[in-house]
Parts: sequence; structure tokens; C-alpha cells
Amino acid sequence: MSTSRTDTPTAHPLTGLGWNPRVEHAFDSLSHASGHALYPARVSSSRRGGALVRLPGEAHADYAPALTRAAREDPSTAPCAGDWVAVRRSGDTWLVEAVLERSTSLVRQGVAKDSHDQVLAANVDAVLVCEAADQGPNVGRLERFLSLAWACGATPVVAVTKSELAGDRLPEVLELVRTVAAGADVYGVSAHTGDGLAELAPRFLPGTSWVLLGTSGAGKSSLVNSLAGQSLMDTGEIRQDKRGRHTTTHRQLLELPGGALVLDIPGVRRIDVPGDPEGVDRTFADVGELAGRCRFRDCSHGSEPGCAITAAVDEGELDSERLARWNRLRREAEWNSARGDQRVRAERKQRWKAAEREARANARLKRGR
Ligand SMILES: Nc1nc2c(ncn2[C@@H]2O[C@H](COP(=O)(O)OP(=O)(O)OP(=O)(O)O)[C@@H](O)[C@H]2O)c(=O)[nH]1
Ligand SMILES: [Mg+2]
Ligand SMILES: [Zn+2]
Repeated sequence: MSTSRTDTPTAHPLTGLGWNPRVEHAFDSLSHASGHALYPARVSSSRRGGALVRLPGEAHADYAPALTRAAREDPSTAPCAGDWVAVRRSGDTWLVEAVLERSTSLVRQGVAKDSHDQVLAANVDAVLVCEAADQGPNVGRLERFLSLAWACGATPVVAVTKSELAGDRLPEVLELVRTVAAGADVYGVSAHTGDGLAELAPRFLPGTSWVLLGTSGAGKSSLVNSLAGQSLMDTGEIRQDKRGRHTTTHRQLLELPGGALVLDIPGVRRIDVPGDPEGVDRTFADVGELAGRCRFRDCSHGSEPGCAITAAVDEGELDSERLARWNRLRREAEWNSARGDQRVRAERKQRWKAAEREARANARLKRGR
């Protein structure tokens, strides 16, 4: 019996970079509508005005003028590590023509009134929240990072890093983190001793994309290196000098030998939860479940009769501090949602004004003035 070579389906050349039917569809629609010959590529890192893209070989690509203009108006539309883009040849160089729609994007919201959102990671399936075992852990920060991960549509997983530094306290630390991160799997890992890596590593399935989220010095890059089995990223002590504290200074997409893709990004100290209550609700599913048992649907969990939340606090089943953090993050999400709507309205108004100005100018031209 002979087997013909055509019987074996050949994988798409970008499969190793996470290429999937969704991306293929997005690319095909764009490519059909374009007058240029376009090629798909994935951004491994980006700088102002240009990016390193994988096609699957690596090349530098400048941004096409329309993309540059759009990015100037709203930086969150600029290519980010993890993005799928459509590129075309222009003489000897490549041009990024468009960014394909993102399946997920981990966004840091602009804090100032007129500031824009910053995309920390694009098209990730999972967020590995890294929290060092020797520094707390900081449960409020964990809840914040988890809310952000859930809200962006990715699955959060928690790595309690530097586990060997916790010594005998490790089980206690892991127990605390597991209570706070009830809906996520939690792993204690050490990049220095290799403890826990064998349990975490199988989570990185081939073709899945991950981002590591944690403060500077949490051990993200060290963990990436351990998972990769080689030194892909620089690691370092937390610096307090004028060059800043971060060892990793730009976002970088890397391939693990097992076929998963990881985005190593600079440490994030504090981040607002996005204006989408879903992320907070999932992080605090235990509190939400209690709220569902209150007698009144619009219970404010204050002094109403039949409040399941105050009862749980009184009985010591719910930590009052966790309740306070739930309230705080929910308020923040609501506030950010209102603010987002406000900004959309302001931007719309700006576009209208610009269109009006242009119409008036055209009318003047026509009248010959
Ligand atoms: N004891 C111990 N130290 C670790 C471990 N992992 C990382 N470190 C140390 O922690 C420091 C910070 O590690 P990095 O991997 O650079 O941290 P990072 O999270 O990538 O930091 P940024 O790039 O600044 O965001 C380095 O000095 C590492 O050697 C660990 O498992 N155990
Ligand atoms: Mg780093
Ligand atoms: Zn209640």
C-alpha cells in the first residue's frame, strides 16, 4: 500500500504562530477588498512607526501612511506585539497595511481625561498572572489583574513565583491565593530551583497565546526563560536608578519549544479595571453568588433584611475586606464604563466638527473665495 504525499494535509506556514480559522477569515475578507497583494503576519514586537513581524521569517515592516495617521489619533489602533497584520511589499521593504481585528486585547486605560488606552497584549488566549511568593502576596492587586484578564475574554492562570523564597509558608501562601483567585488555577513555581514548572508547563498548549502580567521584578522573564529552557529575555534586579525600574522595556512575542506563544511585557504596577463589570463579577463569583441569595434583588448589602452578604460576613464566611474590595472594583468598573461612553461621545463630536469644517472649506472653494 502506498501513501501519496498529497494525502497528508499540509499545515499553514503560520500555524506555529497561532494561525487559526478566525484569523484566516479576517485576513481573507481584508485581502479580497484590497487592491494590493497582501500577506498575513504576526507582530513579535513593535516600535513607533514600525514593527518586527513574523511571516513566518522575521522582517521589519514600516506602517503604511493610513495606519500611521490612525495610530496618531488613537494609539490603541497601532500594531502591538501579538497582533495579526496584513503586510505588503513596497520595493525592498514591507509595509503594514492593516491590523486584523483582535480576538482579545489586554488594555491599560488612559488615566488622563484626554489620554488614550494602551494595548498591553493582543490576541491572547490566557493571562498568566505572576505574583511573587515572598512579597505578600498582594491580594488586591491579584483581584485587579484577574478582573482585567476575565474582562478581556482570556483565561487567567496564576503563577506564584519565587516559590522557594516562601519556605515553609508556601502552602499557606498558595491557600490564600487560591481563595482569592477561586476561578483560576494556581501554581507555585520557582525559576531558580525549577519547582512547580513540570505542573505549569503542560498548560502551554501548542498554538495558544499567553501574556505574563505582574509587577516589575515579579520574575516574569525568568519564568519565560525557564519554560523555554534557554535565556530568551534579560532578567534583573529591580533598579531604582534614573534608567527606571523595568528590566523588560518592550513587549515581545516568544515561541516556547512546545509550540505555545508567550508575550513577555514590562511590569505593570497598578491598572484600572475596565468599564466592563463582567471581569469583576467573574473574579468575585463567590460574592456574586451570595448577592443572588439576598431577599431583595436591588439589595445594597447594607442594613436590608434578608441580606445574604451581611449574614455571610457576620458568620465569618466572607472576609469583610474582600467585600470592600468587591465594592471598590465594581464602582471603578461602573465609573470607567461611564467615562468610556463619554469619550466615545466626545470623539464623535470631534469627528463631526472636523467634517463640518471641511464642508465649509469646500463650499468656500466652490464659491471661489
Ligand atoms: N529567588 C528567586 N529569584 C527569582 C526567581 N525568579 C526571578 N527571580 C529574580 O527576580 C528578579 C527579577 O526577575 P525578572 O525575571 O527580571 O522579573 P520581571 O518580572 O521580568 O521584571 P520586569 O521585566 O522589570 O517587569 C531577578 O533578580 C531574578 O533573578 C525565583 O524563582 N527565585
Ligand atoms: Mg521582564
Ligand atoms: Zn444583600
